[in-house]
Amino acid sequence: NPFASDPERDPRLRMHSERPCNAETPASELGTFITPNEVFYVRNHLWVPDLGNPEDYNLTIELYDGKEKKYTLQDLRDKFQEHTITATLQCSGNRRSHMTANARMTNGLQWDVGAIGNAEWTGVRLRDVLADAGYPVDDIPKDVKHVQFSAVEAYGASIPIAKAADRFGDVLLAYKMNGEALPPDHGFPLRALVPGNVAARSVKWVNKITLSDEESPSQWQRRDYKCFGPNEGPNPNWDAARSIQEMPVQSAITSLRQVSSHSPQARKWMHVYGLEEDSVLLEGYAFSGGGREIIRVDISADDGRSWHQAELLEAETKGSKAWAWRRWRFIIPNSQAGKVFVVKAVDEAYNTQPDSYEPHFNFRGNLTSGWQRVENKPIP
Ligand code: MTE
Ligand code: MO
Repeated sequence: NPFASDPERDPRLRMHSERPCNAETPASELGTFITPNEVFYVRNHLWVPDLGNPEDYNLTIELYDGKEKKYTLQDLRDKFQEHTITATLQCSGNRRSHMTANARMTNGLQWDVGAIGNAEWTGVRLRDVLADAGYPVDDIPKDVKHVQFSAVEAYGASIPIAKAADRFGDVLLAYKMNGEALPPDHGFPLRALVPGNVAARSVKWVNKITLSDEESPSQWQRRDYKCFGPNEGPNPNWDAARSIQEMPVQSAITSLRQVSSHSPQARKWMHVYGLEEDSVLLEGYAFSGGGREIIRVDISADDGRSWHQAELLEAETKGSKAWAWRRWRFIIPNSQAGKVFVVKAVDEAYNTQPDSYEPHFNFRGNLTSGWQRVENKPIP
C-alpha cells in the first residue's frame, strides 16, 4: 500500500479524493492573509512518499555536462543563506467548477475557490545552490533552458532557467512553511517553491534537479498543465501547446455576511465603518502571477451594471516581488445591494479577468478566471 505514509488530514479540509489526497480549503478558512498549515489545500497526484530517515535525504544536482553534486539537508542549511518569502500557491484547477457551471463540462477535479493558499516559505535560494554546484547563474550558457525537478514519489516538473537564475525570482528550496517544518502533505523535508508560477511547478519531496535543454519529460509538464482554445477537444496537439508557468489575474469572494444592528458582533462593524443601515460585508482574495501586484479590486452589487472599489487590506510581505495574494473587503448598505455580487481584479500591468467563461473555456478547465458571481446570501 503506497499510501501507508499518508498523514491524517484536518477534518475542515473539503476532500475531493482521498487516495491520492486532493482537498481544498473551505471558504470559511480562507479569511486570513496567511493560510494555516493544517487547512492549506492539498494536491497530491500520488502518495506521500515514505522517506525513511531525513538525515539520509539527499538532493542531487545534475549539471548540463552530466556532473553531479549532492547535498544533505544539513549541507543546505550550513552552506547557504536562509531566505523567507510570502507566496501564494494556486493550483491551475482552482475555480474549475465555475467553468463547468458557466460554460461546459471540464475534465479534472472540480475545485471551488479553495485550491489556493498563502504562506511564508523559508529555505535556500535555488540560484545559490546552482551557483555552488558550478553553474554560472549570471552568465547563463545557451544550451541550458530548463531546470527540471524530480520528486521521490515520481512526480516531476520544470521551470525556465531564466526564472531559476533570476536574483529577483526568489525560487526557493524550502524546508519551512509558516515557521514550522514542512508538513508531510506539503513536501517534507524539501520542496521547490516557485513564486508567481502555477503551483504544479513547486515540486514537493524534491530530490533531484537537472539542468537541461528540454522541459521535464513528465506528463505533468508535457500534458496536464497546459491550456487550449475553446475549439480544441479532448485530443489536442499537446506538444504544440505551451506549459503553464506564470498565472493570469484571479479573484474570489470568500465571505458574504450580514452586518446588522440585530447582531452585537456585527454592530461592531457598523461602528467601525460608520454605517447607519444594515449592510452586506464581503471579503475575498485577489492574486496575479509573475509577482505582478494587485492594484484594484472592483465589486458590483447589481450583477455587473455598476461598480465600486473594494478596500485593499494591508499586509506585511517578504520577497522581491508581489508573490502574495491581496485580501480585500467591501461593505454596502442592504438598500443598495442587488441580488448578485460580482468581483474582478486588476494587476500592475493592467491585466484583468474575462467577464464570462466560454471565451477562455479549455477542456481541462485550467486557469479559470472569469468574473465570479455570487448570490446575495450568506456564504457558510
Ligand atoms: N509535487 C509532488 N512531488 N507531487 C505532486 O503531486 N502536486 C503539484 C505541486 N507539487 C505535486 C507536487 C500541484 S499540481 C500542486 S497544485 C501543488 O504541488 C500543491 O501544493 P500543496 O499540496 O502543498 O498545496
Ligand atoms: Mo495543481
